[in-house]
Amino acid sequence: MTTHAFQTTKEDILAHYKANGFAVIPNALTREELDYLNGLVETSLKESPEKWHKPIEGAVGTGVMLEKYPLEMDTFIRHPRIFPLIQEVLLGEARFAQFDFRDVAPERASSSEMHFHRDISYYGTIGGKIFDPENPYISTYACVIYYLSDVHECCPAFCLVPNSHTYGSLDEAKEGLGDAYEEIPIRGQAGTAVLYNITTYHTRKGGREDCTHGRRTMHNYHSRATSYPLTNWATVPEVLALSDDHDTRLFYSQWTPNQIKFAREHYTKPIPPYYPVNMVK
Ligand SMILES: O=C(O)CCC(=O)C(=O)O
Ligand SMILES: [Fe+2]
Repeated sequence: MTTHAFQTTKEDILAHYKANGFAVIPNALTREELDYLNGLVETSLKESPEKWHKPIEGAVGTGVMLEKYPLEMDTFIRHPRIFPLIQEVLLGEARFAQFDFRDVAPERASSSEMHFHRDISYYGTIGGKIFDPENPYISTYACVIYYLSDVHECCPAFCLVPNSHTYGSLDEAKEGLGDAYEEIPIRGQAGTAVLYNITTYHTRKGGREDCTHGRRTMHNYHSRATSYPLTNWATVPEVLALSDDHDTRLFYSQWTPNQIKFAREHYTKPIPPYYPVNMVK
């Protein structure tokens, strides 16, 4: 099923990430965790399809789970096995950035191909480093994509170009990397996690015409204390952003204009004065 190596120990994961800009971690989620998450997704797709955006490059998606199940989703966002690795590659400065689920239906598998890109949002285009040469792990942001379904040869697959973060375009990466240029599609069982520096060029390879599986994923982006916020759409529920627990409050503290509006409109507790709620329209 695989065309690439998996990294299993903390040392291997971090060494591979350092050298390539990503690591592939098998069995990051247990069968129970997968059953729980797939159950939530199936119920939501059936009962609240309006909470899912229309297919974009073959995938429907939603950010609704964090709002609906904040404490439960927090245990995945700061997963006991994966979050320490995220902290390591973000120099202990990890901040919540984005969390969503995507589903490619079997009939859309072959039309779900994306273009190679880096995950640089609006904020990444107005300033700030998109990668950090002083971080041995490169990253100013890191993302984990968890496969919630088995990804076979025929299925849509996340695919990366190792060590491509310094190049301004894929063509430049091809030229600069020369013989080292490789596109690595990631295949593996449900529960596999791909931890990657979001400036590493990547794409979703489309599935084959005869794919009967499609693909389901959970995407979890992390910023750093010293980075800009990643997006201006993700919002955080009050129970996390204004938690009594210091570490939780700190982790969910990278507020955007949209988050400020969300807090002003929905939170019940007073918003601390260090968030400039009245300065945002
Ligand atoms: O779904 C995938 O495999 C990749 C998704 C992606 O790269 C993105 O949404 O930016
Ligand atoms: Fe991407």
